[in-house]
Amino acid sequence: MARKKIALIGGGQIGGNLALLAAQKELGDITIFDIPNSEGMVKGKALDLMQLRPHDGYDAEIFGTSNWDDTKGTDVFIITAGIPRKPGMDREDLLEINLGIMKDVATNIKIQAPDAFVIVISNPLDAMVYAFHKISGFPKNQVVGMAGALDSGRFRAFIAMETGYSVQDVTCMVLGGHGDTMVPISRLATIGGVPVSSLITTERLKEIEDRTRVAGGEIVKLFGNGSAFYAPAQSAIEMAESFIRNKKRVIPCASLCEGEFGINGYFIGVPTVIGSNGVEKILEFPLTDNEKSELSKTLKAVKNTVIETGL
Ligand code: A3D
Repeated sequence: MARKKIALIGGGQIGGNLALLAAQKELGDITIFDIPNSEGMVKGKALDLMQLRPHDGYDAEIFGTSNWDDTKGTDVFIITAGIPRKPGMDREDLLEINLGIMKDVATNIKIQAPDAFVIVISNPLDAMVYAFHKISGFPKNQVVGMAGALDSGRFRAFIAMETGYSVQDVTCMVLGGHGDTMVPISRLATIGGVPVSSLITTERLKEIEDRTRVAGGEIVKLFGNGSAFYAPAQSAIEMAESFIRNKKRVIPCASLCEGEFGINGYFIGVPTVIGSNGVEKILEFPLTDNEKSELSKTLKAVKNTVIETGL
C-alpha cells in the first residue's frame, strides 16, 4: 500500500514541528513547502529530519520545496502559511496579510490536489478556513480548521495543573471561535468521569476558563516574537491522524455549520467526527441558555471577521 502524502504549507515554527510529529507517527511521506525565500530553510529542516529517522527507525520520506508541483496528489494539507501574532496584537490584526497568502495557497492546492483533506491553522482561524473554503470551492467535508483541539487541550492542561491529577483523565471541550469569546463547556468537563464541578470551586473554574480564553496571548507575551507551536502542531496532527487512519475521533474543530447549533454558513468550533471522508459529522447536543448566549456572542465575533474578508 502506498504511503499517504502529507504536505505542510508553511515550514516555520508550527510547520517544522508538524513534520517531526508526522514522521514520528509514520503518518506518511512529508513535503514541507514554503516561499522561495525560505526554500533553504525547509530543505534544511527536511534533511535534518531525514537524519533523525535512523534513531527510532521512522519510515517516511521528508523533503522541502518551494515548487507547488511537488505537492501534486497530496492526501492531507496542513496550512500554517502566514504571519503569527506579536505581543499586543489580536489575531484579527493578521487578517489582511494572511488573507492574501490564503488566496495564493487555496488557488494552488485546488490545482495540485482537488480531492485532498485540508486542515487550516493560519490565523485569524475561523476567517482563514472560511476563506480557504470559498476560494477553493472544496466541499465542506474536505475543509476544517484546527483551533478547538488546541483550546480544549489548554483547558485540559490547566485543569490537570490545578488538581494534580493525570491530564490523560481530563476530558472537556471548548466550542466557538478561536478568540477571546471561545466557550469552554465546563458543565461537561470530567476527570476520570467525575464532574470537574465537584473537584474545583466555581470561582476557581471561572478563572481557569478565563485563562483558557487568553492562553494563546499568554504565550505570545512570553515569547515576545511569535506564537505557540508545540501544542498547535500536536493538535493538528491528531486531526490528520484521525483522517489517515479513519479513527473517527470526536474533536472540537472549526467545521462548516449548516444548521447545527443554530449556526448557518460559518466555520466555528463544534464537536466534529473526523474519518477517511474528512469531516464526517458534527455532533450536536443540547446547550443551556447561558451556553447558547455565549455561543451567539462568539458567532458574532466570527461573523465580524469573516465580513472583513469580503468573500
Ligand atoms: P511562522 O514560524 O512565521 O511560519 C509561517 C511560515 O509561513 C513562514 O515560514 C513563512 O515563510 C510561510 N509563508 C508565508 N507565505 C507563504 C506562502 N504564500 N506559501 C507558503 N508559505 C508561506 O509562524 P507559525 O508557524 O508560528 O504560525 C503560523 C500561523 O499559525 C500563524 O498565522 C499563527 O497565527 C497561526 N497559529 C494558529 C493557531 C491556532 O490555534 C489556530 C495557533 C498558533 C499559531
